Amino acid sequence: MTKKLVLGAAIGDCVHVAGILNFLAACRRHGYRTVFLGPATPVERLVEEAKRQRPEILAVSYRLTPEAAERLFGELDAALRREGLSGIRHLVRRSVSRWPRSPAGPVCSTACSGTAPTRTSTNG
Ligand code: B12
Repeated sequence: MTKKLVLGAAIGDCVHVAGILNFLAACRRHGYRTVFLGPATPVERLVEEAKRQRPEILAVSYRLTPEAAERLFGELDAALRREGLSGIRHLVRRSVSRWPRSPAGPVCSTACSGTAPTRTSTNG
């Protein structure tokens, strides 16, 4: 049976990759096939690859400012919708405004099936 694909990238100008690589490794442990597009992947490239490879899940990481993250994830949502790909589940990780002051660390946001991102876990 063909394994389901998780397509991952650190997007925009972000080169922080340890978190997304950990996540993709966990996906492989759970039986998924993974493809990593690399650091600083432009949104357009991610969407092109999503169109070509039709992943089950898009796993996206952005570790810099929350303002830039909002803009990039907005662009991503709009591009996925334009290409008729908003049905793909996308998991995103971004910085939060109080970071790095919060000792509790990051927040994960999950956006599923084109709905607005829902905060799924906050540590602080
Ligand atoms: C290593 C590091 C670097 C390395 C990155 C190397 C690499 N190739 O990855 C280098 C030296 C290149 C770097 C550069 C910079 N960095 Co830096 N870096 C870090 C550092 C020390 C660790 C990040 C890391 O790898 N953590 C380990 C991973 C495992 O944890 P994580 O990223 O938090 O991910 C966790 C979750 O978020 C989750 N996760 C992550 N992605 C995803 C994706 C999905 C789908 C899911 C579900 C979960 C998930 O999984 C992880 C849990 O295991 C942090 C400080 C810190 N202590 O966090 C700063 C930090 C992220 N960097 C920062 C900054 C500012 C920069 C620079 C701008 C510095 C500079 N002036 O040049 C540049 C920016 C480069 C760029 N364009 O991206 C800031 C970001 C603050 C902000 N909000 O903007 C931080 C927080 C440091 C700080 N306190 O100021 N950095």
